[in-house]
Amino acid sequence: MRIVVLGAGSLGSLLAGALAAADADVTLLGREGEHVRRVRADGLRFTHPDGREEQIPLDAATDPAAAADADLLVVCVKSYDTGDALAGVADHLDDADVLTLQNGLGNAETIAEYVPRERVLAGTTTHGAVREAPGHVRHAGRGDTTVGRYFAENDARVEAAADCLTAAGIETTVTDDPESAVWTKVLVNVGINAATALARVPNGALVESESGERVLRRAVEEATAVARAEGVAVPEDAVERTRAVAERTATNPSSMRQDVERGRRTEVEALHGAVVRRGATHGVETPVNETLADLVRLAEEK
Ligand code: NAD
Ligand code: KPL
Repeated sequence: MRIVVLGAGSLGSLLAGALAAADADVTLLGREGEHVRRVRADGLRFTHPDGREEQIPLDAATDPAAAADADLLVVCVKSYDTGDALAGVADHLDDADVLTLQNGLGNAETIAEYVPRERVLAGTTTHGAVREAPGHVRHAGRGDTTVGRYFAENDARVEAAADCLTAAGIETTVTDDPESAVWTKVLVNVGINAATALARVPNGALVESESGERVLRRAVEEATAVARAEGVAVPEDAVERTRAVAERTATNPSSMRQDVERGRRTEVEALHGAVVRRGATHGVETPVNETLADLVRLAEEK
């Protein structure tokens, strides 16, 4: 199976590096810049969760034509870049499946504007990746990955994609309900991301104070009501699960906090923003998510 990973950032470099180390036929397709140049010249410096270092030879490209013979395109750009990134490669794709492992709502639907719906796969990954420097990615934490065809039944190609990732150490299970998987992760993200970004605290702070607990619980409860209004099966104990993630990642800064602190655009529109917009279409009120989204937008404008 030929795999092209689109987006040479943290997650894309992690996945492409892991696949290349397992001798998969993989290309990392990114934007021109120092990272891609270094990977081309020297391979990818890959730091494992236990601190072990490896230099992995990895094919890296910037020409979208590199996607031409892909069987699987894995989309690893931020949610707000999904449309532009797909527009750049869509004409080069033959009959590739396209998998989003991005955070947030709406990525599969955006991809389906560029490729036939039955080729869209979606899922989630809880692995942690950090691009430390040009040419260098750190596998910050191991996790679980789930994939499934988003608008059609799963088939042997989905199993083959999952097997490829699993063989590369990214243990992947196939789900018949990827929409539920995506929403379930979104519930965790809306419970943690904006609150930690705005208060500038590590994830664990949310379960160490009554006010933190309250924001987490209300944001997750609202989003759960929206998911249910959409007919999506989400866990009964979403608040508890979110608390557990905050505890497990207690000392980590959330991705949104990092983005805000670095003056970067956040994924707020695909998370709290999408919850609010979808809630409005179902008459579900989401005042906490609305306020969190507005405050993050305000912080982004500064
Ligand atoms: P990132 O910002 O490190 O990487 C995104 C990359 O996409 C950047 O290098 C950017 O240059 C590139 N890009 C943007 N538009 C492009 C285009 N048109 N063509 C080619 N490349 C383009 O972000 P990330 O941390 O890797 O996250 C990517 C997605 O994965 C997000 O939705 C994030 O929420 C999700 N995610 C990340 C992790 C993680 O540990 N980093 C874990 C799970 C999920
Ligand atoms: O996915 C995350 C993120 O930071 O985006 C969580 C689960 C909140 C861990 O930090």
